Amino acid sequence: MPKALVTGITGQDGSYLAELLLAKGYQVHGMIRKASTFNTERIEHIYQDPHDPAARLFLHYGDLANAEQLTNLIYNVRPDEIYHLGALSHVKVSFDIPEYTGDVTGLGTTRILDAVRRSGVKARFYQASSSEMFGSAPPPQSETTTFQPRSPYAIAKVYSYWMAVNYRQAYGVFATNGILFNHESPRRGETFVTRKVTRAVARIRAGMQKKVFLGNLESKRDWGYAPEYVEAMWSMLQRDAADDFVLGTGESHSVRELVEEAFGYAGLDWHDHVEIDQGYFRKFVRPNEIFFLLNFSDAGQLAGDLIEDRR
Ligand code: NAP
Ligand code: F7E
Repeated sequence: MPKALVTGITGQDGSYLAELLLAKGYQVHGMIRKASTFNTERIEHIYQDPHDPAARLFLHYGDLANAEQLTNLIYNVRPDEIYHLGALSHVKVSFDIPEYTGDVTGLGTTRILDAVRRSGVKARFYQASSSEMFGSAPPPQSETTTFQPRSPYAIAKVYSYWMAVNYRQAYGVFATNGILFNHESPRRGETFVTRKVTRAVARIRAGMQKKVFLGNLESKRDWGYAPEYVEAMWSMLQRDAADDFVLGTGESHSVRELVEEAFGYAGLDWHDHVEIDQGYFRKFVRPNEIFFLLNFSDAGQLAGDLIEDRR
């Protein structure tokens, strides 16, 4: 039975990936953080009592900021595949806590890679890289685009990306980067824009709130569907050799379009309910800097004009 270790198993992608791996017959080990409230809501439906002899899902406490536990996990579990999805993943929040972001989203990757190297465990390693690493590089962005990261989050991800490449080249670790554009689902964290908007629409429609405060409506993103993207993660680790891959839809939409569509679906006029709060705008180096994310893929279509984004 193949064994997988998943960091970030309680997150959006981790929960879908765990489902997929269990369905494929894997034994799945997930690292979770100790919290004073339950943080396992997304994986409750697949939770298995470890006393059950047939159990194939096992959860272990740990933290990406702590090398000792990561090393113990890798030694003890001896996974065939490691999906490293754990991170402080919120771009705006990374500006508020840049040092923590570097520690967890950046150094956390090195802690795992070095534990793999030192243990001699022949685990294949997936690094959750991000289209945010392209930053201000003009769209469309692809495998050949130079990274121009524009947030502490993106910078930590660029560091992790190169660490994965370095451990592949220097030590022969099967380390693959999946550079994924935004992907969403009903399990998306509620402070990311898609769930923030759809949750607000539902609550407004139900009479539970009147307004939602948003940031930059002109920002454009290439949004895909998370359950499909975790299948791609698995596929990347099944290849003959490790490599780096970009994954997106090749289609881009603005936050304004998302808002119009979501409110329109519920029969609401968004102008009555959306207000702009500058606090939700990202920090920016220069005003009017171009910012637009769109993956260039054969199947996709190229987008039109660039937009100005006060990011
Ligand atoms: P998410 O929902 O925010 O999940 C992040 C996971 O990381 C959670 O399980 C979280 O645990 C865990 N985590 C955070 N800090 C940790 C720490 N110090 N130690 C251990 N675990 C920690 O993120 P996602 O959307 O599933 O994304 C998965 C990965 O892909 C992330 O690395 C993200 O940066 C990257 N990525 C995401 C997208 C996207 O559009 N979703 C695109 C490109 C790349 P708690 O539940 O306890 O908070
Ligand atoms: O923002 C704009 C915001 O926070 C999308 C992470 O998974 O994908 C995600 O990062 C856009 C941005 O995601 C609000 O300025 C407007 O342009 O949903 P988001 P993100 O920053 O693109 C990448 C690929 C990752 O790797 C990350 O881990 O929406 N926006 N108004 C807003 N965004 C938020 N959050 N809240 C607003 O009120």
